[in-house]
Amino acid sequence: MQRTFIMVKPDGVERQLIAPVLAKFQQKGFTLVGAKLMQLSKEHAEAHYAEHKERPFFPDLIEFITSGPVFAMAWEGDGVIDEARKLIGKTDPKEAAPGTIRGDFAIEKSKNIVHGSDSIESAERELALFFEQSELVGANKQTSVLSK
Ligand code: RTP
Ligand code: MG
Repeated sequence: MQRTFIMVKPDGVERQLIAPVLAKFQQKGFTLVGAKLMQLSKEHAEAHYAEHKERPFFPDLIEFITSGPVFAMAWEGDGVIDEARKLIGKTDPKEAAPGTIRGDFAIEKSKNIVHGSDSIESAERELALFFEQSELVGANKQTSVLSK
């Protein structure tokens, strides 16, 4: 089963959008397998966005992503990497379709609420960067006594 890394950015946390973002993924049918609120260090943020380190916007991106707590999540499901990117919408919220997270909740490219891994390789790399194995719960372990 595929897994991806999703993160509510500091603007989303500050604007109380953790719950709507969670709801979007749950309503689609994906399973939350890990989550935590964290304050990223500069080093952690630079490692996460390493692919952009030569881009002119990199310093501002690092300053923004470390400006307050983020909500890091691991989601599991069939095709979750690409489907999550669809639910999130285009990078620039002005181009993101209504109904997507960025289309509904954001205006600025630099404050676009949520991050999602863009490939199998980045999902694996980012999940390892944010979570210990012991912090992730397999979806098949989430059946409680209530449903037995
Ligand atoms: P993310 O990694 O945060 O999920 O966003 P993304 O894949 O949609 O976009 P990406 O190209 O990976 O860029 C990472 C973040 O950098 C900011 N950005 N600014 N000023 C610019 O031209 C520019 N380009 C990208 C955005 O906030 C984007 O989410
Ligand atoms: Mg990206």
